[in-house]
Amino acid sequence: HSLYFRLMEALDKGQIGVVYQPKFDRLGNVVGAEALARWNDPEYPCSPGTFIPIAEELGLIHKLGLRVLGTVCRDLVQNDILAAANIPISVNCSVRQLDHPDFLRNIHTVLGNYGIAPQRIVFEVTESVFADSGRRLSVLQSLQDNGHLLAIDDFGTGYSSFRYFRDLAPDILKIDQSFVRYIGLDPKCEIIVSSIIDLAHHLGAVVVAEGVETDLHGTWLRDRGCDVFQGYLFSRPLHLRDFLQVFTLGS
Ligand code: G
Ligand code: G
Ligand code: MN
Ligand code: NA
Repeated sequence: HSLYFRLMEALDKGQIGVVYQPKFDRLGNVVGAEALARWNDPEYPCSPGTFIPIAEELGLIHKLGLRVLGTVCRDLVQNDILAAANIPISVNCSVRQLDHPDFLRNIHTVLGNYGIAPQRIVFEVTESVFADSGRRLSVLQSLQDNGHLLAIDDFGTGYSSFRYFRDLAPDILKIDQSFVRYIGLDPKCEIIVSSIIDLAHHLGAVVVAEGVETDLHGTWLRDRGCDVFQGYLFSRPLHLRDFLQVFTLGS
């Protein structure tokens, strides 16, 4: 598979970079950011929507995930503004990564290499972790026990079963864009979003809305008590330099 070798090479050459999408609190302060992988290949532009599933299929997602984490840690260390700011950075984590026997140890090693405190890293995992096994749940619990924060990504679109909240207490629930998009358009979606906000708060979790694109989305979500906002209304994913600017100046 030629893509296998290309992706392998890109990983080895450090051509997988990250961009940061800022997250804002109710007052407009930057309270975090999501690191999103980018494949910097001028010849074959390839979006993560394409190469992440390929990396998962070809067994390269573990390596890619560690690369992204390493890049984030490096940025946190090398940059005075970020180093001083106490905001956590989120990385996405595919379910496959949880199944790797060295997952927790490798994370520990990467953070140790850069001297990054575990509280600085949020792991965003989709609900597909719930589709199966206690083992994945226990890996997620270990992440939290080790001091990391845990977010459930795309909440409400996958295999959510309320039962899992008996065993797992995520720090953050992220409302999927597919619900946020219909705020003001579809009363059913509004009820779903409201319910997720209330559920998160009753469970003691922070709730993040994704895909906040319009003033209406923002106002509606704020009125319903949403804690954190992420989306094009506030900022697109940015290169580190631009992210730092937003971070320093506010929204
Ligand atoms: O910008 P966006 O196109 O970045 O991302 C598309 C999809 O790819 C999203 O579902 C996002 O969660 C996923 N993604 C982006 N970066 C990473 C990454 O570093 N690791 C994993 N596992 N998924 C990622
Ligand atoms: O699956 P995950 O939630 O990790 O994916 C995040 C994806 O959403 C990234 O591809 C990111 O670029 C994209 N994204 C971020 N904000 C917005 C937005 O306001 N609107 C849309 N359509 N996509 C967004
Ligand atoms: Mn995400
Ligand atoms: Na999402």
